[in-house]
Amino acid sequence: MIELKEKSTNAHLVIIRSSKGSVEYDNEEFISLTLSTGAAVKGITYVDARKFIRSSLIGKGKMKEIKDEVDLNCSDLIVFNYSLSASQERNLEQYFKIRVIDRTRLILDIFAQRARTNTGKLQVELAQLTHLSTRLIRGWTHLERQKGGIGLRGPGETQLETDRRLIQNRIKSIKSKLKKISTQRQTTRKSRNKVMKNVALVGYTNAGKTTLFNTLCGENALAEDKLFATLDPLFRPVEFT
Ligand SMILES: Nc1nc2c(ncn2[C@@H]2O[C@H](COP(=O)(O)OP(=O)(O)OP(=O)(O)O)[C@@H](O)[C@H]2O)c(=O)[nH]1
Ligand SMILES: [Mg+2]
Repeated sequence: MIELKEKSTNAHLVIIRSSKGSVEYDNEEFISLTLSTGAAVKGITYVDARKFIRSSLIGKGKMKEIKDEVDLNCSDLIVFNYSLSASQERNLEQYFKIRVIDRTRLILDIFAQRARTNTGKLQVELAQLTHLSTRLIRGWTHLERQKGGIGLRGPGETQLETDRRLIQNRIKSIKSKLKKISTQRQTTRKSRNKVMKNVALVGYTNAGKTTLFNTLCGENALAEDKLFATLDPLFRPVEFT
């Protein structure tokens, strides 16, 4: 997986603007998502969504503009505030010669940093491997500098097959572990339901769920002004008098 935790990561952001001039996703949130990985934002390029190019999403002119800025700022990562197909990601990396990730990958990497429990870690790993398996295709060997991937460093055809098989095996093993955990949780929930009512706190990230949880239950779980601060589920009994 890409190690966004590295201190040296200098990110360049590409924000796709819809035809009406608004951004596709919340711009500020995207910047704080990137910053929350520990990366520094060195530059931002806005691209109008009027004419998407199938092979690279954005046009040649914009690519040149981004390349110049990336070189100037010595950025080593480009993050798109948009979903990129596997081939678009590959073509963009071939052009820019640095790592290119999309919004999904960014969020998955943040989840990987935040997951604390064994179950949480397994769920994140499953999501990452599923995402990676769509990217493990022939010709995906253009980045010499690719770090920490599962055998992504210049695999030949045989290596590629081995990687695919290893990933599929790992996915299978995680799924079976998660299934067991889910059965266990179901049993626990059933016995809990017999003695008390269940209440769930639902809300968007950073909405204040953990703060409310802490207040209601007298707990001290991590609540801070940060996106996806707590990922793992917490249960506590509360008595209302
Ligand atoms: N102004 C104000 N801030 C609040 C309130 N409740 C929580 N906050 C702040 O909002 C921020 C996020 O709170 P959390 O409780 O961590 O939010 P969360 O929904 O658990 O977020 P994630 O776990 O990151 O998804 C913290 O800085 C809180 O201090 C509130 O009622 N008013
Ligand atoms: Mg929380």
